[in-house]
Amino acid sequence: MSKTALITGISGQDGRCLARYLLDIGYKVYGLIRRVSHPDLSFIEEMGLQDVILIEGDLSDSLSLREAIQKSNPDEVYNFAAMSHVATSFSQPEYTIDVTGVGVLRLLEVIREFNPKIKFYAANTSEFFGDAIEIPQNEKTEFRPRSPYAAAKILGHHLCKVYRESYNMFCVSGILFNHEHKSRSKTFVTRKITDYIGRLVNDKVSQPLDLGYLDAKRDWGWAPDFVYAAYLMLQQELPDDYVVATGECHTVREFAELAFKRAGINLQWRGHGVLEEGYDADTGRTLIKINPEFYRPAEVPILLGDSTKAREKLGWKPSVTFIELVHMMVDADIERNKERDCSTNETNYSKAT
Ligand code: NAP
Ligand code: G4F
Repeated sequence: MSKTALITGISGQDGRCLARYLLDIGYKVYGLIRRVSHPDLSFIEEMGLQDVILIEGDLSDSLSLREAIQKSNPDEVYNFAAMSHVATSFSQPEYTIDVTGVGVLRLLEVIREFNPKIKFYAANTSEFFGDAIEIPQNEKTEFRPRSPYAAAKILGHHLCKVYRESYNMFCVSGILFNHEHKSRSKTFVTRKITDYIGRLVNDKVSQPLDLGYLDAKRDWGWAPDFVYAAYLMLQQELPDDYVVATGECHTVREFAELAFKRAGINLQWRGHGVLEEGYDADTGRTLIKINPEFYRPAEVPILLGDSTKAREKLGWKPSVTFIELVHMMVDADIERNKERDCSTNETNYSKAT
């Protein structure tokens, strides 16, 4: 018998990647999509997701979630929907707590009422560890949240444990370190950089790229590997929480250097602090500038994961290296910009992206 899954956040990076995987292994897949004024469903075609059945709903609205659960009658719910941008959570803290935190409660309550046997995956985050003292971080590392986003996700994490222990529900919390894909939103630093390179190489950009803190270290993996770990967590006999990470971390600066190198550009640095610039060593052209608007009220300096438990219990391991990830993202953005006219879309995003 094929299983049925409901994926919230289907239009996001992870929702797309998991939907692709679950369709490939024979699941019936429903996707929760929120109402927007100008819907863009191009990701359905891009990822070959025509068999996904879309249901309109919102994490801030219990009635719509009840209807989504009733309509889909799933075996498994993967909750990827969230206000997932750390910087935005500082400018929209109430909204973030409501959607990213209380949204989990709404879903859990609807599931408990409708069918408590439904398995539930909560998409949690290495942001829990914040300004961690312990490096690398694992399931036992102290939570030291540094943003409203991290605080909201910690609420969802604790609710999973509460519903597991109070109602015997199968709720798992995946504590996932950063993971990226060619379909990553351009508001995250990796894709912001590769999108810029794609346009630069295709002569569609004239201004330098504005970035914030370059020395943050992140443990970046490949999204399809990470959503596979989420799937594995729901296939276990007992629910549990797992850290998922590559075990290797790099700075934003290193990501940028490698990404430009892939495009044949030798990126070097000059100046210090807010006056620092990244430039093309062959031409002298400034390619990256520091814009303090992209600094956060509190930064998370280093995230490096120890995923021993996931590797031993789930048999999970990453299949893509950091260099391969950077190359895939750069190549995809160079290709994309050959095809489309993106010339009006310069990467001078407003504050907080
Ligand atoms: P993403 O690309 O930002 O996708 C977020 C999804 O949530 C989008 O489909 C978005 O819909 C939807 N959404 C936002 N607000 C909603 C609401 N009120 N009701 C219903 N849907 C809503 O995020 P992602 O990178 O795929 O990450 C998936 C999940 O994993 C998120 O919960 C994120 O916090 C968590 N996570 C991600 C990473 C990572 O490195 N990617 C690491 C750890 C944890 P729209 O398209 O309409 O905006
Ligand atoms: O790409 P980022 O915005 O990702 P961040 O904050 O690590 O959050 C992502 O990963 C989390 C898991 O650890 C997820 F839970 C979360 O949902 C999201 O997917 O920023 C990465 C680093 C930060 O230190 C940031 O300050 O890059 C730094 N950065 C420097 N310049 C920038 C920029 N980040 C963004 N978004 N834009 C910049 O211009």
